[in-house]
Amino acid sequence: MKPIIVAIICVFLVLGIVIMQSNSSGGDVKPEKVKMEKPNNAVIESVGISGIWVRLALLEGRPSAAYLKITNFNADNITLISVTSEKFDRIEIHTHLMEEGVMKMREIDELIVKPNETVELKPGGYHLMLFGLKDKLEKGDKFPMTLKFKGLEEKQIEGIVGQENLK
Ligand SMILES: [Cu+2]
Repeated sequence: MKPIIVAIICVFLVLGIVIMQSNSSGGDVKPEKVKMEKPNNAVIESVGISGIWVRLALLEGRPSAAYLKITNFNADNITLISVTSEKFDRIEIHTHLMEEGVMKMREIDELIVKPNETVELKPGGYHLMLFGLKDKLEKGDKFPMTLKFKGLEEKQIEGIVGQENLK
């Protein structure tokens, strides 16, 4: 048994020297930040969507609006870049801005949610604008919507038509 133990100790010693040498040769290299890469599925699971409701336009041909809360449970920013639904021709991400004392809606290319923060899309603030309703929707109706976040898998949500309608 003894020679085997000695052999094992020798192997560890050699390994130890090799490791020490590689460490000392790379001693001038600054340690890099190790970023944990999660599979896309894991990331999208940590995006929380709640409080979804859709305010239908009262007049035909006018856009409807959708509101929801997006919570980011990730360590990095998440960026909403597009929303689609088979029920509507086109969905835009909007914000409200003050321009010359007047509140105006503007389309934005992306909506960023910082880590551990919730962005609420609500009347008078960020919202989704739904153009070109393809068929009838009534209060309480549910329909699928797809949220696309930069670098993540698409997230399917269900739009629910709320009680209050747009004037
Ligand atoms: Cu709008």
